[in-house]
Amino acid sequence: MTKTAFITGSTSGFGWACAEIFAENGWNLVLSGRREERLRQFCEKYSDVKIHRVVCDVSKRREVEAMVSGLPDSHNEIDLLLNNAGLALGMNPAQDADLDDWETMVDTNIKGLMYVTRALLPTMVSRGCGHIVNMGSIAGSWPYPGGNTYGATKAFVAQFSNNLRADLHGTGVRVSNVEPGLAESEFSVVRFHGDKEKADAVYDGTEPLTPQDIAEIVYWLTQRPPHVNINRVEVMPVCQSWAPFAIHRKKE
Ligand code: NDP
Ligand code: 8X3
Repeated sequence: MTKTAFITGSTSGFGWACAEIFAENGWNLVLSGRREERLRQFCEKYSDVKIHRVVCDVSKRREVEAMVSGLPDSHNEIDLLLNNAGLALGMNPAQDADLDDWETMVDTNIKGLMYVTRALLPTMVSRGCGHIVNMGSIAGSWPYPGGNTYGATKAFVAQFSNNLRADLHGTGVRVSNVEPGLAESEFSVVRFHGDKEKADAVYDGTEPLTPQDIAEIVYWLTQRPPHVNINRVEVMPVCQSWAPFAIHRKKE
């Protein structure tokens, strides 16, 4: 029986790479994002794959409800929901941050993930199977200067994932949280509001994770036997580790 993956934020980065790996492994796909042209390009590239594509802003509750209620019969039994759509905006300290950026991150990374999950869960539970993979981040566990609201949204993703597991006890539905570190995608260009030079500097002299690295992990999670639930995967590139605690010292 052919399986179906529903991937939010599939127009670039991790979402695109995940869509590719599932397409290459014979899955049907539901792909969504706000950029219609990118969705069209993916469908052209994988013209032999059964893809249902939907332009949807996950932060808009009505759009999400319409996306899920509008799934065609061929694509309404979801085996994998990959809650990947998300973003960071800005890296200023909290006292200088733009409140609009904070709201957008909360609306997308928290509310969007909640809307899609809530809309798809009843069918998964009634079928007694399915897998929700949430895209968290190391920023949800490890604070860093400028991480403020972004990190806090990913901490929500981590605890929401755990609590979903508690609620889904006995239903057969699996939940995993993938928490990547430094990875090169459009993430930093978005974070710095289109400033490519600033974005490139993030990866300068590093060998970051690639979207393909993350896609392989997500695919691997789905291939565990049905009685196995990987709760959480934290992954960093070798070039990344922790800094010492920052200690402010008084000047004499
Ligand atoms: P990209 O910017 O390359 O991709 C982000 C995706 O999210 C795009 O497809 C974008 O689609 C989609 N998206 C953003 N906002 C919305 C919205 N309101 N509605 C629908 N789709 C939306 O970044 P990544 O691939 O790196 O990021 C994917 C996820 O991984 C995010 O949740 C991010 O927080 C997380 N992450 C990234 C890391 C990194 O270092 N790159 C590390 C750890 C986690 P569109 O613009 O077409 O709507
Ligand atoms: C993205 C990783 O460390 O840039 O989630 O916040 S980080």
